[in-house]
Amino acid sequence: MILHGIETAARWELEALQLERLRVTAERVYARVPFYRQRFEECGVKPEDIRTLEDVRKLPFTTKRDLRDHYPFGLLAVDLSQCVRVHASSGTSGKPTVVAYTKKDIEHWADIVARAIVIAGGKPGDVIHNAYGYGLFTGGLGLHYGSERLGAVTVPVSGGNTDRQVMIIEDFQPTVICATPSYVLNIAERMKELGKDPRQTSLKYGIFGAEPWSEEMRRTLEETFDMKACDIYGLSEVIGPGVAMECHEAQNGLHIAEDHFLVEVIDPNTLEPVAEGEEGELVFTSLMKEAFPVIRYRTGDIASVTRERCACGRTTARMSRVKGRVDDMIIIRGVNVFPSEIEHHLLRVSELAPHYQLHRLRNGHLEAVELHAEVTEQFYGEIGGKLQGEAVDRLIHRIQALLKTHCLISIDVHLHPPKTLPRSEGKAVRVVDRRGQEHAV
Ligand code: DLL
Repeated sequence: MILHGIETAARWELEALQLERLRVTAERVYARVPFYRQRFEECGVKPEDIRTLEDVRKLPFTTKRDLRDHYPFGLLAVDLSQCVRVHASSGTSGKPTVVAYTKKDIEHWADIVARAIVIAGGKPGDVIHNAYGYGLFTGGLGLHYGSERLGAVTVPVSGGNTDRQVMIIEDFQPTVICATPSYVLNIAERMKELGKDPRQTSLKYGIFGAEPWSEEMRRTLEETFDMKACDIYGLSEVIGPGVAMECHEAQNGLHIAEDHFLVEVIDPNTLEPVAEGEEGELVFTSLMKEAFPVIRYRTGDIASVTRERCACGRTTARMSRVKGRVDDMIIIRGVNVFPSEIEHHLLRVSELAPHYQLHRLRNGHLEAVELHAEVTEQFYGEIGGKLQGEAVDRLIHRIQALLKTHCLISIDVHLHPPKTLPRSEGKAVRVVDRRGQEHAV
């Protein structure tokens, strides 16, 4: 195990470093980005008011909306000519959010991701199969630079062309695979169709993220491939993948790269901090970024953070799995539920394959949700290839009862034959919003 010094530093040492870097960042954005200067002035705060780490709370929040309002390069703290790369995250509506990096930023990011790969079990010399999409999405190039920085043999497959992925895994014998959890399931499915056993591949570690996934999905992936599956988190606005990474030793929360990012957890309604260990919205301030520093960026992602030392020996703060984005939270008759919570229970039903979608509909004034889930080949065969009859009704009732008991929601369940729901090559679409277009479908 290679440990980066800062990952095991005493908390006071790390926090002193964070404070120093926070001050530099605050000074930098105040001097160089008119948007931040104006926001600081509106809050009546100056960079010199930052005397302790808690003083970060005096600073204004930044939101995705702010980024969109300054599309594409309005929030840069350097001249565009000083940047060597841009990335963008596809927005659900309209223009994407654009981010930029100086050469130094790219080096730092590569260091962060190299560390993340080690945290997940990778080491120099490993063959790393990188199936995150290359392009404006930060996943492909983010993992790529980290893997090269580590000294791993980097295979830049990108997403898609699943048959070729299967062949390359077989021929190049990678020990680490990087992909979204939904895409890696897709790869496994294709392997089985081609008569190959995913458990017999050379893969030992999976670096899975970019979308919410559940503990049950981890179990499914680990069993399917006979590997360790760890969660990687990040977002383009903050840097890309690598903001936090789960260690393969404990698999108990994601270690935040705290020397680069200061984390806060707030109540998304009151904007006040929640108590340590409680769930809320993650907020990040970058501490080292040159081109595109962010101050108190509201991620919209729901998780909790603990600063207890991890069994792996690292002292960095750990975040829980992201339950989902505030926007993806479904509210059914006053009960809030995230798709990942539903997934957790669905994957325990042995007749179901790990492919599902939730459709949001309007039912009068109320919101209704339909679950669309695929049955396994085995169950489909047992019931004679027809999704009708007593066994099917019993299964539907069982799923409904499970979700009622554990998620406190009542939803319509629609079962589908194997391999009929859409497969993902990147981020899976788990929630389909059909509100207002019920008649169109
Ligand atoms: O998804 C960066 C990334 C690439 C992370 C590869 C991990 C691996 P964006 O496209 O900007 O960046 O999307 C960021 O995806 O705010 C979360 O809502 C979600 N997300 C990312 N990682 C996870 C994760 C990349 N491990 C948005 N669990 C974030 C749950 C995740 N959600």
